[in-house]
Amino acid sequence: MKLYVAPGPNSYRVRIFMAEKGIELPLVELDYGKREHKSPEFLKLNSLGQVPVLVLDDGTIVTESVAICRVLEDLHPSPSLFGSDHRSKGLIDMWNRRMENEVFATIGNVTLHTNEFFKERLIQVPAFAEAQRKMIPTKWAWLDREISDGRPFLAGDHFSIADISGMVTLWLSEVFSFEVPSNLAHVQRWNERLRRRPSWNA
Ligand SMILES: N[C@@H](CCC(=O)N[C@@H](CS)C(=O)NCC(=O)O)C(=O)O
Repeated sequence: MKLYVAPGPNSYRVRIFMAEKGIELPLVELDYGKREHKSPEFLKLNSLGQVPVLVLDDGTIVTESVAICRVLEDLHPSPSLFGSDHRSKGLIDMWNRRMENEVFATIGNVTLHTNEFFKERLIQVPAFAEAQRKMIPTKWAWLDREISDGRPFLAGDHFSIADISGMVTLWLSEVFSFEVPSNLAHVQRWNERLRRRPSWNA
């Protein structure tokens, strides 16, 4: 197997997932500066020109960071990061999607719709970016209310892929200076808990 990566939250999501499970894979690190992610060879692996991409030993290509994590979960079931029964699987998938759709996407849209790097990827609408920027504190406040029951992790007592999506959201938030409001005590405690994990630096 071989994993194509580059700096950014979706490659980081897979790398944190691997660190949590102690998985090591040969990595191919692409250089955005040289536009290696848009080269004809790479577009044969992922027509969208995006990372991460996992190439299995039989040549099967899996793109999409969460799909890659699912492959790795199947090959390395312990510790389980996608849940082990109907209840935990449901809650983890629910929280992973909520984190992605509600928080990550809101922050990501600001970048997608303003940053030069993404101008070929979509039609940028700066007014939409501005509207999404204004929504960010609202999204963190929503999360704060949701986890105010004192649970340590998004889907309950156990760390999961949902928290890994949270880690890359927190990273994105910091890199683009959309800090989590300091008065949100529950999100702040969860944030600190995640940053203490050795995988944070993966
Ligand atoms: N939904 C995809 C998103 C992949 C993605 O957007 N990757 C970014 C890096 S984090 C990328 O390759 N950007 C280059 C581009 O969009 O041209 C996933 O989860 O893997």
